[in-house]
Amino acid sequence: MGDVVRRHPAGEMMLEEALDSNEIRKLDLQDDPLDARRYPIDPWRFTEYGEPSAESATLFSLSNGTIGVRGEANAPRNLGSGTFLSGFHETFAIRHAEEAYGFARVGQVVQGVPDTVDFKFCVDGKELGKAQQVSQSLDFKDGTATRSYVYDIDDGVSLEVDIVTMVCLFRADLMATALTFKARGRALNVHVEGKMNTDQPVVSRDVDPRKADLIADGGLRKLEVDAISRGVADESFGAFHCLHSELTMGVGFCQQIDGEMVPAVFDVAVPDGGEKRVLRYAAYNTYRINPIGIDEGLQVSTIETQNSVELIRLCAQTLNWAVAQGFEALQEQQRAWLSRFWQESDVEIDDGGDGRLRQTLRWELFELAQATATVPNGVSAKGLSGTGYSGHYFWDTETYIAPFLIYTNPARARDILSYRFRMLPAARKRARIMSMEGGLFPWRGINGEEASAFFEAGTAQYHIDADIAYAVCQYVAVTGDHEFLASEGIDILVETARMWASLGYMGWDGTFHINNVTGPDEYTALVDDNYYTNVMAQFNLRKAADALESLEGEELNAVVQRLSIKPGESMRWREIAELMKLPYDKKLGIHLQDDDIMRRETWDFEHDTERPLLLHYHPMVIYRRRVLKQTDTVLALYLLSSQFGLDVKRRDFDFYDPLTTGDSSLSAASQCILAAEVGYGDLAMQYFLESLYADVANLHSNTSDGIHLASAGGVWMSAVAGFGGLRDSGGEEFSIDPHLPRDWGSLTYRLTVHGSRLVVNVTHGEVSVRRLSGDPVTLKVKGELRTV
Ligand code: IFM
Repeated sequence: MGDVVRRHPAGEMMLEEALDSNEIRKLDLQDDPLDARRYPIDPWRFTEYGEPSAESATLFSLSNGTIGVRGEANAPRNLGSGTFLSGFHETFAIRHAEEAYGFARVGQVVQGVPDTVDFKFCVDGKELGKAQQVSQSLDFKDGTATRSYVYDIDDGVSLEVDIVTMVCLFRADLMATALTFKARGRALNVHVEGKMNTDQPVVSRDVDPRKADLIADGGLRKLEVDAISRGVADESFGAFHCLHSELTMGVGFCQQIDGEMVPAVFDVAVPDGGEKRVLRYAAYNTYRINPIGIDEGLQVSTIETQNSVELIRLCAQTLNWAVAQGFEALQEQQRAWLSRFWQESDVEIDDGGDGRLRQTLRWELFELAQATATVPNGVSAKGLSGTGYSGHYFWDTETYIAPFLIYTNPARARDILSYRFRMLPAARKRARIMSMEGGLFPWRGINGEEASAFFEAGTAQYHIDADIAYAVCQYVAVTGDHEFLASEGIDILVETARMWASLGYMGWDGTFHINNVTGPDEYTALVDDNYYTNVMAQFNLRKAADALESLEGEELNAVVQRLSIKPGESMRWREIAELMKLPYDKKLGIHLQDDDIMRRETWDFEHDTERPLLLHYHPMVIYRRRVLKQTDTVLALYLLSSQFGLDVKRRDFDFYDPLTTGDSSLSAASQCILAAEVGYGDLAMQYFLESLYADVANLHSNTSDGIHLASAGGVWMSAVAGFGGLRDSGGEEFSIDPHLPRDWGSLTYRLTVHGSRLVVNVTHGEVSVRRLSGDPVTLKVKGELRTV
C-alpha cells in the first residue's frame, strides 16, 4: 500500500496516501489489489480461502432483492452474518435537539430477521470449534454461495462440511441449502443443531453517518402462533413483528435426509470415506396492508394473530412447493435464470490481463442481478447485503441502477419505477409540508416518508425529483412502453414538474431561480441555482409537457381528471424551462456549479489531506470551501450529453475534476465517463478501476456495512457509456461513440432497445452492432445513422 500520485491532465497533482480504517484507501489499482492465493482468479467464481472477515460477509452475501443473507464472517453479529427482507424495517422518533417545522420525524432502520443458515456441529458429543480449513465462494453461473470447512477430529480423522446456499432469483420468498458431510478416517456421527437464529444483527451508531442508526428499544418480537395445530414443528416456524413499525414477517424451514423429513436438531451418520447430504428449504414472507395504503402512501401493517397465521401458512405452502421440486430442480431454475441474465447483461473485456478485471466485473454485475431480481420496493444503497445507510433508498436507484436495468431487463426497471409511482401519495404529502405543489420524493428512507434528519445534505437535495423523472423518460424512450407512460409515468412527471414550478421563482432578471438547494455534491450545501438541479429540473419540466401533450383521447381525459390538470399548465412548465437560470462563467467558458462557487475559498489540497473529509471536518468547514465530494456539474454533462459540445465538456471537466475528492463512491463512474469522452484515457481507466474495486478491495473502508450498489451500477455505466460510448441523454438521442482503452483488445456489451436484443462489439478498428432478436433499430454509431 504505497503512496500514489495521481497526475491530472489539467496539470494538478494530488498526493493521496494509504490511510487507516474508515479512511479512503488509495491503492495502485493497475496491480492486482487482491492476494491471488487468498482470492484466486476465475472468470465465473469469486472465492476466499482462510478466515473470513466482516468484509467477507458482504462480499459473499446472497440476495434476490427480497431476501438477503450475508456471508460468513468471523466477526461480531453487527458486522457478521445476518438476514434482511426488502422493506422490512423498524422505526423510531427522530429527536432533533432543536426542533423546527417540517423536520423529518420518523427514523427508519433496516431490521434483521431470523437466520436459517446458522448451524452448529458436534462429533462424539463435542461441539466442533474452529475449522482447520475454511473457504467460501460465490458462483456466478449457479447462483450459489458455498462455505467449506474441514475439521480435524483426531489423528487421521477429519470431517468436511460443505454448505451450498441459494437465494432463489426466480422466486422471491424462497432459499435452499444443501449440507454435505464427508468423513475421512472413520465413520462419524454428526449431531447438527440447525434452529433458527433469532439474535438480530445489532446495528451500531458511531460518528460515521454512513452507518445505521441504532434503535435502543425496538426490534423484533416473536408472536405466539399455534403452529402445531397446523402440523408444523414450532421451532421451525415463527412470526415476528417490529415493535414500532408494526411490520410483521413470517419464516419457516424444513429439512430432509434421504427424502425423509427431520427436525431442526438431528443426527447424520456419515460413513468412512463416504458422504451424506441434508437439504434445507426456508421461506420468508412479510405482511403489508395495501402498499399504497390507507395512510397516504406509507407501507403499513397490523399485528393481528390472523396475519401471522397467514404468513406461516404462506411459508408452509412455499416449502411444500420447494420439497416437491427438490434441490436439483431448484438449482436448474437458478442456472436457467442466470444463463438468461448473462446472455442479456454480460460485458466482456479483452484487457490482455490476468483475468482479475473480468472476474471483478462479473462480480459487480452479479451483485446488480442479486439486488434487483425480485425486489418489490426500492433498491437500498447497500441492497440487502448490510445495514449501511440504515438500509435506505436514495437517488442511487434511478441514476445508477435503473440504467443497467432499462438496457438489460426492462421489465424489472418498470417495477422499480412503479414503486416510486406507488409512493406518490407520500411524496404529495411531503410537498405540502414543504409548502410546495406536486410531489417531493424523500431524499432517503424506506417507507416513503422523509427519513433524513440532516436536511442540509438531505431534504435539500430536491434533485431526487428530477432524477426519478429522468429515469422514467429514459425507460420510456429505450423501451417504447407507452402504456407505462400513460398509466404511471405521467403521474410522476406531472407531480415532479409541479414541484419545480412551485419551488422556484421568476427573478427580477427575467430568469427562473431555484434557491437554497443542495446538488449531488454533498460538500456544498444550500446554494442558489445549483447547475445540476436547474438543468435537470429544466429537462423534467420539458418532458412533463411533452408527455402530457403526447396523450390523446381517452388516455388524455383520464390523466386530466386523475391529476386535475389545469388549462395552460404544460405551457407554463415550458416557459419556466425556457427561462431557467443556468449559471455560466463567460470568461472561463465553464458552467458554474452554483451562483457562489467562485466566491468560495479553494480547499487546501496540499495540507488538508485527510479523507474522507466528512469524518475529519465540521460540515461548515467544508461548505465554505471550493471542494467537491462527488461529481455535480460533470454528472449533468453525461446525463444530458447531447446538450453540450466537447469543448465545454473538457473545460468543465478540467475545472471540476481536480476539486473532486471522490469521497463518495458514486463519483468515479461519471468521472470515468467524462474523462474517456474528453480524451483522458489513463485517467478514465483510473476512475474505472476505483469503481470496479471499491468493494472487493475495500477502498472506502466500509465494505463491512454492505455493497456500494450505486458503484456497481457505475461500473456497468463506465464500461458501456465510458469506454463503450453509449449515450441517450434521457431518451433524446441514441448514439454509440466508443473510447476503447489503449491496452484493451475489445469490449462487448449487450443492450435491449425497444424489445430488440443487440450486441455491441468494439475493437480499435471497428464498432459492430448485431441484432439478435426483434425489429430493426436505428442508432447513431460514430456520428453516422445505422439501422441494425
Ligand atoms: O446517495 C448517496 C449520496 O449521493 C452520497 N452519499 C451516499 C448516498 C447513498 O449511496
